[in-house]
Amino acid sequence: MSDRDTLFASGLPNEHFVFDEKVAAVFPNMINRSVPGYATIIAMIGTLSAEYAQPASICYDLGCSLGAASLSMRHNIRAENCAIVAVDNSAAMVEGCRQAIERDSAVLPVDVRCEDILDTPVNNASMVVMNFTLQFVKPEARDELLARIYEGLLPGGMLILSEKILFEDSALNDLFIEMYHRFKEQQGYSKLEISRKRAALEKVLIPETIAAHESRLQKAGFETFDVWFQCFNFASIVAVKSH
Ligand code: GEK
Repeated sequence: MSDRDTLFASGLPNEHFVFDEKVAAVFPNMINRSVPGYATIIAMIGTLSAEYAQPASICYDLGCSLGAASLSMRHNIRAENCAIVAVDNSAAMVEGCRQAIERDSAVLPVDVRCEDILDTPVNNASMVVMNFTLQFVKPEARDELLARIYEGLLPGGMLILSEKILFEDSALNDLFIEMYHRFKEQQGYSKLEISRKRAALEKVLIPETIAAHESRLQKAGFETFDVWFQCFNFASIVAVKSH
């Protein structure tokens, strides 16, 4: 396990949240204490990859951070001659991801790339995972990215899209945010840490409603999609390209 996340406990926080070496050093602790259901989602990405990875295809992990989703796929893919492409534009995350892959015992090849996912070609893909990444991509680039992913998926290929979400009903939105903050307090974050982190993420993490995500998926070409996991304002959607 990584160091405990106390980045917002004291001192002056970054004006805007950045995925630097300080964040990378505490990231597993941070994300497990900040995303309800994260461990379940990571485990189920592995379960889905056992079923959906196709022989001689590529499984993409876009916005891989330290490679948790890649490792989960790597230990569960049964199809032959697959490879994983793991991409992140934070040098500190990519370095940590490379080390985690080196320490890992599985043999499936993982190509870890430091680049913007907006520049990553997606080809011959049977799985594409964006586990809490699209929310950090500028909104005007999201439609094209999803359309490219759809084009690069093989028939029967799967996209897993996990996001922090908004609700149209403002009372429900407020309730889930409040419950989420209670969850973070239960995880040992103070009210001050929670509000500082929220402020730092404000212009960096731009959530959308499930309806907005589903309409984008439809526009990209997907006919089959639904939410498979949700806890408060965090959800994960699967979308499958038709045969
Ligand atoms: C996990 N998926 O553990 N190009 C490449 N990487 C990006 C971009 C971009 N345009 N924008 C953001 N990132 C991981 C967790 S974290 C989620 C993903 C979170 C990267 C960013 O550097 C960071 O590592 C990751 O996306 C988001 O399953 O921290 O809430």
